Amino acid sequence: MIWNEAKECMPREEIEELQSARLKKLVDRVYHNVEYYRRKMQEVGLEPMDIQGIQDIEKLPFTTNEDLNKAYPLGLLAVPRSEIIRIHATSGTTGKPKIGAYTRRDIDIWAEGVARCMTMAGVTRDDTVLVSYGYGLFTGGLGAHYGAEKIGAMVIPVSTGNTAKLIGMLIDFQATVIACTPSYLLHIAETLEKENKIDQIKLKCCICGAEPWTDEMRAQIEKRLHIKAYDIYGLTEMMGPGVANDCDAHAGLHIWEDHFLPEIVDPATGKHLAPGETGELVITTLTKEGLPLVRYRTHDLTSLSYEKCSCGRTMARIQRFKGRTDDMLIIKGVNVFPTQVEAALLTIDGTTPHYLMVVDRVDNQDTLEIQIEVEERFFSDEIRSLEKLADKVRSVLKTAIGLNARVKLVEPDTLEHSQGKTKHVVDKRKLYD
Ligand code: DLL
Repeated sequence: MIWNEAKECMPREEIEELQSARLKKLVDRVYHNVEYYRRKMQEVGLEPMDIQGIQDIEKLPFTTNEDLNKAYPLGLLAVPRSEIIRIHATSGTTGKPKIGAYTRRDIDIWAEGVARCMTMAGVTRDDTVLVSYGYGLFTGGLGAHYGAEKIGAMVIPVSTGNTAKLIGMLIDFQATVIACTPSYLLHIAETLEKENKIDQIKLKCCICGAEPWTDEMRAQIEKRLHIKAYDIYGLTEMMGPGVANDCDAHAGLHIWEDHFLPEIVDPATGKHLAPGETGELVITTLTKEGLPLVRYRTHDLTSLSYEKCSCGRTMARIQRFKGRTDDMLIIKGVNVFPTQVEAALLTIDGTTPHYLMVVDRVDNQDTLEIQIEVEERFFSDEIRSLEKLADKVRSVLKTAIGLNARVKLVEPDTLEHSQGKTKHVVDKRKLYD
């Protein structure tokens, strides 16, 4: 059992002392082991001794997506490459993936983080956990898998892509816990209802995350499947799922402050905001060895609460997410930037960079239609050339963004052309409360 009262209910002064000690060590480590950080610190006249604790955090420069892009793939490693035993990746703003690189200890701490999250949701070694996050470069599958195994639960690594098989496993093995995205879980619920199989499942809870979801979605999941729904947060750059999770109080997600130092800043000025105020979540990894990040700007909008929770835990709580400060979309759990679509279209003869992404949710499944203006000649030619172009666009986009999109080719000047900031996305889903 991973419930660790000594850690999760530490008095705040002790948490802060631990964070200060770990921050000092981290700064020393990145200064001496990572050229990139050393230069960034030197640019603002900082030396490791200037950071004596978390009270000095604001002196340190932020780390941004652009920094990760420049350092791609492994320029920010703080250990020799031979100590890295695994990488994960997710899409980045300019098409370069964002990388997670892990030492053996990083993998252990990640598993413990997820295990703590799952324990918070009541998972024990007697449970059977069906994992239906994607396995592979995405952190969801293996992250949830190692966490559940750490608890000693029995894991069914179904991954994504085959709802019929998943339902079979759910019933045959009488799984008690399911870990997947909330929208997919609603789709599973719908399928179970249609097939009259709700009575055949034994689920008690779900660990859902990887995309924003509303209280209404939570209520629907709980009601339709007769389970308790828990929210898990994380990002590849930090390690993956398991950075934070909500407890039975559902009053925010406890962030594991012994490993992650959270801050909320004004996205425009970068200045600290007070507890309760909404701004951009910035996280410093306090214990990561492989690819530590100092003051990483997550682009996720939320607020922090430091009050002791009714569950007894003292670790700060991230409140429900309010949105993102960049244009990243999460479609079927996949992170997609409009710039990736644009870059892909530019490689295809006959298309133009005038496009509109229409995102919707039909039967609880995300849909993506991309409307693209193509050159006039495709409309005067025989219909086959238009169809051929559509096939090509579909396959190039699938490679670029990792999703099957419905492609609609339209004539020049069909879409709105703005002289200012062109709108490239219409998102019809209700993602935030
Ligand atoms: O989505 C890791 C993960 C896997 C979390 C499985 C939970 C469960 P990335 O693909 O790097 O990592 O995407 C990270 O997804 O910055 C948020 O914008 C969003 N996100 C993740 N969890 C939540 C959540 C994984 N519970 C990005 N609520 C983050 C809202 C979430 N947004």
